[in-house]
Amino acid sequence: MPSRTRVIMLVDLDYFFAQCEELRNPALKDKPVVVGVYSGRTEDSGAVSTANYVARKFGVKSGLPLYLAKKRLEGADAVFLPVDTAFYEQVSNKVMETLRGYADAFEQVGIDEAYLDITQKVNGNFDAVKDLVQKMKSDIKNKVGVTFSVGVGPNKLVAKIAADRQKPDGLTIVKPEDVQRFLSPLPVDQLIGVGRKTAAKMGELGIRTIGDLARYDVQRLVAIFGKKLGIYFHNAANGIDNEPVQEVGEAESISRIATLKEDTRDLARIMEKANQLIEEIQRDAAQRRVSFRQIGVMAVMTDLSAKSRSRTLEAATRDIAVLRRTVQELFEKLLSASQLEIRRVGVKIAHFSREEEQQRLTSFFRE
Ligand code: TTP
Ligand code: MG
Repeated sequence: MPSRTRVIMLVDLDYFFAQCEELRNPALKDKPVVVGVYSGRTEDSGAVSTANYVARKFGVKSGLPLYLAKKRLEGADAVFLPVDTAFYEQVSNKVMETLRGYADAFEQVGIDEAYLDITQKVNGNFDAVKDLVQKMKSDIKNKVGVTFSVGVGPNKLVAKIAADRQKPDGLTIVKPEDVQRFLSPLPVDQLIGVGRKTAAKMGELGIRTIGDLARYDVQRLVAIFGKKLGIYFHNAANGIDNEPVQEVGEAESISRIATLKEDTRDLARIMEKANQLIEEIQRDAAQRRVSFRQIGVMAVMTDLSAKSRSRTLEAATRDIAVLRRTVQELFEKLLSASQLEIRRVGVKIAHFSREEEQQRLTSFFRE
């Protein structure tokens, strides 16, 4: 196949969980907003999932312990909220649906990122990208109400790095002839696959920037990191990446969440609500013709902290009895780990496989 210049885009939604919270409560917009996972051991134990840009000015970011975030935001009128994945997935689904319409090929990666191959849409012309992106941005602002940052390049690797350059609501376009100049000065850990340890090892070899890595002898890289990684590092540093943009096919999970009539620790009442959610989830899964291997539950407790438990099954199933039984066991576990009453309950299935494959693999599974 003759290699043709591709135009590839990465869309990364801005401060996503916190932006979703601003979307349903615009009064939050000017305040520091921190979305966190509360581990529940003590009131402030847990970590920051993400924070809006107002909070980031105070040094609050993903992964920071919540008690430190509270300390940094003391007196700043900050708002702390528990993660509400079901809501963020709704917002994400709307965005992804709209984005898909702008792409020749579309690949969602995670809840807030997607690659778009827009080669045909812009006729291979990088100069036409800016107008297209502006249209996309205002379309999604109108339809959903959120902003995102965009990186564009001749492949996924460059698009991904470019998307990180300007945030929020950013756009960075790297034309094929500018790839070397763009990558060269960046620290080597900007490449996917170069973590802290690898970066340290490269540092010992005198490799600090992507440009250093691009110029480093590929045979020596292979000798040090092995054939697969060595060649990957060499190509990546030179901006070479032929990975296609590929549709993933299925959403990664299906989940439902609901508020109980009153806060409770009574398993029967919790399961009454959970069973309603389970039926909706099962209907959804049946429509999509998927089996699932992972089952999870979550609960928002009286103090608004969120807790979750999940289990991976030996084999994929679509048996509602298995789902019910597992959900009940998970809620039992969750309750025994806390003294608090539950306010909202959530159920989730994930790790999907297509039914057709499933039937071939485990034809003994009963309908
Ligand atoms: P990111 O895209 O890495 O971060 P972001 O969207 O919050 O911010 P940015 O504007 O820099 O893109 O992650 C997407 C979501 O994933 C984020 O909103 C929350 C979640 N997340 C976590 O829960 N824990 C983490 O450590 C990270 C990095 C993200
Ligand atoms: Mg993001």
